[in-house]
This record gives sequence, C-alpha cells and structure tokens, in this order.
Amino acid sequence: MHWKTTRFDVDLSEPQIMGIVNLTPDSFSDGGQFHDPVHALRHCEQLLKDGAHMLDIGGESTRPGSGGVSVEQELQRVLPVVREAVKFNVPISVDTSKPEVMSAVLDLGADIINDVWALRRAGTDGGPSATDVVRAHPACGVCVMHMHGDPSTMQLQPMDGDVVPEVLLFLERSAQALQALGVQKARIAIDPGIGFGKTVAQNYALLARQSELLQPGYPLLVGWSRKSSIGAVSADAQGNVPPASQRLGGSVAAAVLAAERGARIVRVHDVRETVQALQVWRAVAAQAGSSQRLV
Ligand code: 9MG
Repeated sequence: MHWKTTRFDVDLSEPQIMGIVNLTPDSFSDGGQFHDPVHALRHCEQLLKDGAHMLDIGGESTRPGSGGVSVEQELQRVLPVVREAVKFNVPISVDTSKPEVMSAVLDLGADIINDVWALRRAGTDGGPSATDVVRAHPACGVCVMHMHGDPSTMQLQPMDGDVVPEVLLFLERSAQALQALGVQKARIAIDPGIGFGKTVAQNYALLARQSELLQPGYPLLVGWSRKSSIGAVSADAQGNVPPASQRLGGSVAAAVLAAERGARIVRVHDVRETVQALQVWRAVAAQAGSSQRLV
C-alpha cells in the first residue's frame, strides 16, 4: 500500500512515524515549547534524526476545550516553519482545518493536509472551501479524521454506545465524497480520531477492533500520543493520573498495538522511543511462524 502525497509516493509496507510539531503556545502535550520558528525547526530536525518518516506541523490547538485562532494568527505561526521544513526532503503534513491555511501551505509545497474536521469547513466570505482547496491541488495527500462535536465541547457530550461502526461509516462516507469530487483514493488516509468526542472505553474499543476500520482499504493513521485515555488507565497506586508529559510508556504501547493491528501511520511526539519499540515488534514479527527461538 502507498499514500500519494504532493512530492512523495509514501511506501506504507512498514508503519510510518509522523512526528508532531506543535506551534501552539497552549499545547496540552508539550507545553508550547516549540512555538517560535527557530525552536520549531530545530525540533523538526531532531524528530527526523530520531527516525520520523514525516512531520505534522500545526498552528492551532485541537485539545479538548480549546478555543481556536484566527486565520492570520495560524498563518503567522505555520508559514515560516513550513517554508523551511519543505526543504527537509520528507513529507510535510500540515494539521489545519482552515481552507486559507491549506491553500497557503500547499502553495509552499506541503505534501499532506491533516484535517481533524475531515475537510468540512466552508470558505469564509465566499472563498474556497477545504474541499475546493484540495481539489485545486490535485496531488496532495489528505488525512480525514473522525471527530464528534467540536474541540470546545467534544468531551462534554461524547458519543453513545458502540462507536466503531459509526466512526467507520463516517470515514467511508467522507472518503467517498472526496473521491466523488475527483480526489483519487490513493491520496486519502483515514483516522478514527482518538480522544475526539469519545469516552476512554470507546477509544480503547477503536484500538481493540481496529481491524474493522481497515476494511474499506484506506491507509489508517492513528494518534494516541500522550492523550488523556493513556493517562486514564495508568494512574499510580495513589490514584494520581500522569500528566501528558509522563505518558511515554503508554503512548509507545498504544503505537505498537496500533501498528500490529494494521495502522500504517502513527502520529507521535516521542519518535525515538516509538522507533525502538517498533523495531522490537518487527523483530518478533520476523520470527512469527518460525520454530526458532529469538536469541
Ligand atoms: C491534530 N491532531 C491531534 N490529534 C490527532 C489525531 O489523533 N489524528 C490526527 N490525524 N490529527 C490529530
């Protein structure tokens, strides 16, 4: 399986690691350490040294309860970093929902639009919508994610019941709608949106039954890194839930379990540790079915 993106036809025969680059001062997961362009680009270089196959750069927080930023503010954060990051010779994804930002970063040569709103945003003042922008850039890759509600309210009223079929239906319909508009299937990846309007149990059901999400044949991208569902199941003996910065072990475990269940791209903060964990998983997979013992 491959994922066609603006400049790269990404080979997904091995799970790909997407390193997260947050340019938001209020990031839940890294405390907004990288929001100036110099630090952000240094961080990009470090993630690539650590083994990231691609980078996901974002200028608006999507954490539960977050407000949002203006187009101007998001452009100001994202453009200086994307302009330089496209020189790194790896796929550059931009995490944005705003058509204006999509258009600007694609014009700079970005490879992938990662949209937690699944390209549902209309244009402002009669401008192009998210789908118009993607159609106007006929080579870019897109990741469409499932979200229930919106970031400001999604955890107040999460989904009801068995979410797996509902998430699958939404993702299939979104991907089909894009294809009806002329976006090739090979350009589309889908994502169940871990933590976006789902309970802890529902998030884990999406991992336990992840194989159901593979059935339509799109590459599956997942993001568990440092999320609250990792914290929720890993309280210490005193009942203290680890903060985002102390969810490394659980995040790596979730990434490996997701890869083992067929995720083709894992979106992570902790690239080096995830690379190592996937190397161990691969070594085991290479021996599966063999009668020899690992020595
Ligand atoms: C931007 N962002 C935050 N969490 C995410 C997730 O789980 N998937 C994708 N595609 N993007 C995310």
